[in-house]
Amino acid sequence: MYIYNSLFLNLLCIWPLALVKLVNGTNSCSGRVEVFFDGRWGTVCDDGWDQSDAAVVCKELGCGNIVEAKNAAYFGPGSGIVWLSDLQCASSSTLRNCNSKGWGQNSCGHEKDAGVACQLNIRLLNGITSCSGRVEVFRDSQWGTVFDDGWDISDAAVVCRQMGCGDAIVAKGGAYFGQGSGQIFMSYVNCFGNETMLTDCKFQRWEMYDHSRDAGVICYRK
Ligand SMILES: [Ca+2]
Ligand SMILES: [Ca+2]
Repeated sequence: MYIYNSLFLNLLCIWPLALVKLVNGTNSCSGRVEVFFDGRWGTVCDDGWDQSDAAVVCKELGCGNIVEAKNAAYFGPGSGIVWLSDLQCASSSTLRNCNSKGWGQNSCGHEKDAGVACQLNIRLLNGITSCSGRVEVFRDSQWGTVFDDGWDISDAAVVCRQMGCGDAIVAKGGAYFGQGSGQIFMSYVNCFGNETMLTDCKFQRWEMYDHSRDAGVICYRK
């Protein structure tokens, strides 16, 4: 049922369905790497795991540049199958297309689970704490803002979780945290509230430059 739900949600999205995810990190762009194949999620062995492999995951997930590839179950050991090992991702755009030993073809244990820390693809600016502020999203090598039409607590909840900031207290519109600059990347954001990232939610692209209605959030954690 979970799989059906996530497939359904992703069909509504503008950004594509990822078959890789990061688990147990401090935010949505760091964690243990897990990859979906043959109906189930599994981990990646750190044999041969390096910056170029990990960078593919960052890019695939729509996160920013890689900060660091992590070895030896840095984000805790996973469970179930270890799907991939000895990755060589040189010019691949997705982890599943990298050269490797093949699905499930390894003898690695979960103490060798691979992870990655990528730059977060979202930030909060001009708030009183690091967990409040104007929402900005990273796309195509630049930061942009969110238009406040349809901006509500469900959307803010996703932002707060993604930032590692706990629950949302309130969603703010009308450039409450000041006006940003550059493009407005998202409008009519329509999150269910349980998405991993804001960009997993349904939204409309919005290419305008009036920042008087930039969206913001205040999260529970300071
Ligand atoms: Ca490698
Ligand atoms: Ca909404």
